[in-house]
Order: sequence, then C-alpha cells, then structure tokens
Amino acid sequence: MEECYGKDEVNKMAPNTNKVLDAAKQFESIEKEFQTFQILNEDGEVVNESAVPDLTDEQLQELMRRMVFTRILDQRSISLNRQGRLGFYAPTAGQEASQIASHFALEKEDFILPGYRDVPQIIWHGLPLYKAFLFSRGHFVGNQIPEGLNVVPPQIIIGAQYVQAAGVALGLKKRGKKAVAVTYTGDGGTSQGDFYEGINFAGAFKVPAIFIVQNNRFAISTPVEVQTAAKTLAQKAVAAGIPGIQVDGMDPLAVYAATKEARERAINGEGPTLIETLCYRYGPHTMSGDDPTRYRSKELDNEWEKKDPLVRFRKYLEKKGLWNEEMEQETIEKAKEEIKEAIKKADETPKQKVTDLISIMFEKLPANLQEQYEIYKEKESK
Ligand SMILES: Cc1ncc(C[n+]2csc(CCOP(=O)(O)OP(=O)(O)O)c2C)c(N)n1
Ligand SMILES: [Mg+2]
Repeated sequence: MEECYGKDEVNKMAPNTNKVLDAAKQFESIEKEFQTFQILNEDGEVVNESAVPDLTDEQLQELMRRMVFTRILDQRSISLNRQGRLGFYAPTAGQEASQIASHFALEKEDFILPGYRDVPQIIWHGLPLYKAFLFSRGHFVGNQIPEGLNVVPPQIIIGAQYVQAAGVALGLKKRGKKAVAVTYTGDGGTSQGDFYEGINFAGAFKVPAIFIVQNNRFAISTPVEVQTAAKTLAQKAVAAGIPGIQVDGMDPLAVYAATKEARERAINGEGPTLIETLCYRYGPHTMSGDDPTRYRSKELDNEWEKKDPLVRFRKYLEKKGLWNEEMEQETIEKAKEEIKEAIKKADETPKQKVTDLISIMFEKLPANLQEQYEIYKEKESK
C-alpha cells in the first residue's frame, strides 16, 4: 500500500477514522430529548413547580375520587372473575395515573379508542358500568355503545386501534371539529406494524390525535428490553415526524399535564402527539391464567409498588388539606355500592340468543343468515 499511496491517503482508507455515521452521538442526542417528565415524586412532593397544572381544588379531589373508584373496581372485578361472575378481565391496578389522569384532560366530544385494559377510561367517558361487565362476559350489549358517546369497544387485536384512531382523527379534522381522537396501547403494542402505520399516517395528515403508550414493562411475559432496542418508546414518534414525550406514568399530575398540552396542540391544528407513560400492572396480564411470579421478581414488584399513583396523590392532597381518611372511605363505599348495582343490572340483562347475534350484524340479512335466523328462532321458541 505504502508504495502506491502517500501516508495521508492511507489514513483516509483506514477503518473508523472517517466515519460517516457517529451512532453513539446520534443515540446520545436522541435520548437526551426523552428524559422522563415528572411533577410529583413518590412522596407526593412537587419537583417541577412551573409545570404544575392549573386544576381547582374540586378538580384535584375529583381526580383522586376517580382513581380510588378505579382501584376498587379492579379489586371487585378480580373477585367477581374468580367467582365465575365475569369473563375476560385485564387488571388495571398500578395504571390509574396513566389511565384516569390522561382521561381527565379530555372533553366529552373527544373520541376514545381503547385497548382491552382501558375499560376505566371509557367508563369515565360515560359507558354505563353494567355494559363494561357485559363486555367482560362477551355479551353483545356490552359492545353496544350508547348514542352520542364517543367511544368504540375495547380492541383486542394489539395495535389495531392506532390505525383506527388516525382515521377517526382525520374525520374530526375534515369536519372541522374542535375535538381529538385518543388511543391507548401498551409497550408491546409499539412493536406492531399497526402502531407505526397509525402514527405515520397521523403525522403525514397532521390530524388531531393523541397516542398513549402505557409502558407497564411487560407484554404478557416479555420484558420491554427484549421487545425493542429503542431506549424509550416515546422516541419512536421521531420517525413519524411527530413529537413524543416520556412521562412518569405513576404521577397523575405529569400525565394530566402532558395530555392536556397534547390536546391543545391537536385542537390548534398542530397535529398528533405520542405520550409514553412509565407504569406497572400489579396483577397478572389477564385473569385467564398467567402467573407473573414466573417472569417478574418480587423486588421489581416492590420497587414499582412504592411509586403507587394513589399513595403519592393522596399525600399531595392531604398536605393541601384536600383529602382525608373519611373522604377515602366514603369514595370506597360509594364505589362498592355502584358496582353492586351494575353487576345486578348485568345479571338482569336477558341472556344473548343466537338470533340476537345474527340480527344485530346486518340491517338486511343475506339469504344464508336469514335461513339460519329462522332455524334458531324456531329452536329458541321451545
Ligand atoms: C395482533 C395480536 N397479536 C398477539 C396478541 C396476543 N396478545 C394479547 S395481549 C399481548 C401483549 C400486549 O402487551 P402490551 O402491548 O405491553 O399491553 P399490556 O397487556 O401490557 O397492557 C399479546 C401479545 C393479540 N391480542 N393481538
Ligand atoms: Mg405492557
């Protein structure tokens, strides 16, 4: 080589001296932009004064009431499931700040496209509780959304709701509505093609959408570190040309503030936002039989339980003189009463018949279904 080239030319050809891509620098600059946003620390102390959202005392109390209700609903749903009185159920404890505080930043006219774990948000948007129980039982009445309520039934196909949300948001934009489409998925959901298609479409058409990723660290038993090489899930927004933020998903104020701002951007015509909320599900993936002790350590459970959103928000409110034991008990009793009434109403709903399932599918039945309809009608009359 030295015979043909001068020393400088040799250096230019040497490996690693003239790289076109500095991977380490690229990652460093991206990761620097995706630091976890927090307002309340684990002890309920404000660590980010300038970001504290403008909520009245009544609103703060209402947010706490909703989170307590949702925790009780989760506990009751788990025991009802164990008694055989509910069917499919995906526990929510540990995710109340991610779910309830994000929903708290929305308005009635906003559209919610939930995943299977996001039943609390649609209940707080107006879905009658007995319908949520019927959804769990696989009863079609649970999926019949009351007229005027802007929600769709919870999605079971991972990520599919992201594409639908982009479409709903485009519809809102075309109709000139001052409303947003909000959708939820999990950490695992961000590995699906639908996730990328949804955020990409939303970015390209600059639609009023909010994409929330509840990163509870696991997709059933698969840890997030195994799921993706990306350091944060929020940074996946960059590839779609939309902004993303990683939020402490156990901090109700941080989740609320991030969602509120995303909503404002959306209705001001500034397009979609991706919000990653770092959270944890205390229970199993669903009540269908996974055993979290097989894939999570007790230490990890303890570490996350210390971050509990209800504990930290209670401390914050108590210091402000806005919450006490009596209010907590009152909320718990009221929740139990409402749940009891709703399960009674679900029990009183007539059992679904095959003819119901056939007749709700079409306005005018095709000949083959009409035939089956007649057969079942005959059977059911006996
Ligand atoms: C397209 C598709 N693939 C696989 C499944 C099976 N499945 C159900 S839940 C789940 C894990 C999802 O994890 P994540 O997105 O993190 O949500 P989480 O359950 O933790 O809330 C999988 C793989 C499915 N429902 N849909
Ligand atoms: Mg998950």
